[in-house]
Amino acid sequence: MKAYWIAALFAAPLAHAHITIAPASAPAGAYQTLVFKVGHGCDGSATTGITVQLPEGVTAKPMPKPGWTINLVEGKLATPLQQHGKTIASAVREITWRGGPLPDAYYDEFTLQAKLPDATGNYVFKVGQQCEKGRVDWADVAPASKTPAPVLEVTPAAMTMHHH
Ligand SMILES: [Cu+2]
Repeated sequence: MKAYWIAALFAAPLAHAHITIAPASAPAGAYQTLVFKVGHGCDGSATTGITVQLPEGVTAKPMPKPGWTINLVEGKLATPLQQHGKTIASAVREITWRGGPLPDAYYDEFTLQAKLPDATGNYVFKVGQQCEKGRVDWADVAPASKTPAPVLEVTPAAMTMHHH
């Protein structure tokens, strides 16, 4: 019986669903739909904004969302990217949806289409959650944190590549 108690204790933080990314892993170089899932507000307060920071090497376009306006912040890339045979020196680095409010009792999703880098590894998407009262920064890399940043694992590309 003791083992069940321990399992339940460890499972609890996962059930309490923060802001998470889906899927958790995707192939290098892919055009990948990424969904940011908002499980609750800021300590009970309704969500009025979500800001996603794109990690280095990742470019993305947001999917419009009824009831929410989008703001894009462009910036210089530390390392220029090759896309569609062109060199890209700057790109959108930050995407913000403002609207709602999304009550704490409800759940919603914010979607973007990302072009993933060719380099495999873990890519951290820092997310800022603005609420009617207060805000939460999902920006910690340590998984044990109370406010972990969503992380996407970029895995080796499949043999058959989809060319956009
Ligand atoms: Cu949570």
